[in-house]
Amino acid sequence: MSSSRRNFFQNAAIYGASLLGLNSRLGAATNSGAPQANEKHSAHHHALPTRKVETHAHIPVLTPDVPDLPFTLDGATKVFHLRAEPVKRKIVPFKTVDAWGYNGSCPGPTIQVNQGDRVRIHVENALPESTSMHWHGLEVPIEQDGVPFISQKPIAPGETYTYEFTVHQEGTFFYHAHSAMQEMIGLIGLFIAHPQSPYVPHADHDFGIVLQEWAILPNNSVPNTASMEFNWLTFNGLSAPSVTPLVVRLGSRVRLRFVNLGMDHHPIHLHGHQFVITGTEGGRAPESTWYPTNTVLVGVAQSKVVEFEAKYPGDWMIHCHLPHHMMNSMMDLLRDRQIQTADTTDPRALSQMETLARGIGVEHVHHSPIAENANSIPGFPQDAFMEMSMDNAPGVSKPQTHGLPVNWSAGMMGMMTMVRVLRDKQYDEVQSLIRNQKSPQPEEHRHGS
Ligand SMILES: [Cu+2]
Repeated sequence: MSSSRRNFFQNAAIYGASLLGLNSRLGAATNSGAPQANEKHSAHHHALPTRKVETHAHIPVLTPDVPDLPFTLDGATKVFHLRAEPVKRKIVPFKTVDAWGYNGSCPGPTIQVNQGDRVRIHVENALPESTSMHWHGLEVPIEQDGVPFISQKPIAPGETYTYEFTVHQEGTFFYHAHSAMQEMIGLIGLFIAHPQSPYVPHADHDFGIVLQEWAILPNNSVPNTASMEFNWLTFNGLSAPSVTPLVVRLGSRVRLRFVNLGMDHHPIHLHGHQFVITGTEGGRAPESTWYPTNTVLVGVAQSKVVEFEAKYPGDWMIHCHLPHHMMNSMMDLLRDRQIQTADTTDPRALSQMETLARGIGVEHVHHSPIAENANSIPGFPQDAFMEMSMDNAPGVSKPQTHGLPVNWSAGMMGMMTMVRVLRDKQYDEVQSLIRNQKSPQPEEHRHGS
């Protein structure tokens, strides 16, 4: 009783503060894993001397769990710096990956420019081998195309190469190392070109999501980039339940941009709503091509943009629908230990799983009830032992998960998150929690630091 009353007063205070502070549009633009980076980004936006497009023409794309890449201005040229380097990424509470990325992030930070911008991008190579950068889908002069030995010399370790071009397109592009194994170990990032004439209709929320897949053995952290089979699937470098939910206001229009750089195609499915496909890696699609659907196949090397009206309140799943892409690798829970019995309904096995799981922040194993005679049924178990709640584990609990039902994380795995369509009061509550959070980024650090 007293605790719920305290919560009420807390929430009321937060709600009041949010009314004083920021309007709903700005609130819509702060649902990011990296608000600091976004503040930097918009600060630069406001500093632009030649701001010909008015501020409300577009809202910035938010890439949950990935920062934006800040820039400086040299005259009218936007100057970016990308450093290719090894990155440790805790993709779920019990699995850390030795990936390669940019500026401490995998995928790399999101670049956002306006159509017509001149950009200069310094690419510093802090990898142990040569690399280069390809601007995927962008029409750039051949010497900016980033193919080693064809359009440029490879960038040697320790060297910096400078790319410069004018972005005359609009749409959802990406940058990546032009080497197959380097792509598979994480060297990719989003490149958004906002249109000169705003898209119609206007979107209230705009999210970017990079799809990646990884083959990593238990007790290992280095992805096998030659593998054809993948046991870890990520949205923006995290697997569910660590992926930050997409928080949107009931009644708003939502744009989601997906890019895929891996070995598989991903049918991304949204619950409870129909969307239209409004763009590809080639830019905006004409409205005459839009049709209602709720699953979009994001092929390798493609980007797909979808939009929908968030009409129905609730926490709606959005996920790759390939069944094996909706799983996390349970083998990692075992680490160097073995469960002593093959009988998974054996109480000893259960208690051993519980002990192992508790060590990494899993609160309960095995949530859903099972039948008395479960073990006599051929095929059992299927999902019974995958349901692990880690609601409060580091990297899982965050403002965007505020108000979700207890054990929500038990069913969240792999390439999956939620679109949380929230009514005004709850939406504003979550937004003010996001603004007030102290440590917005999931635990992550560079090698050697
Ligand atoms: Cu998939």
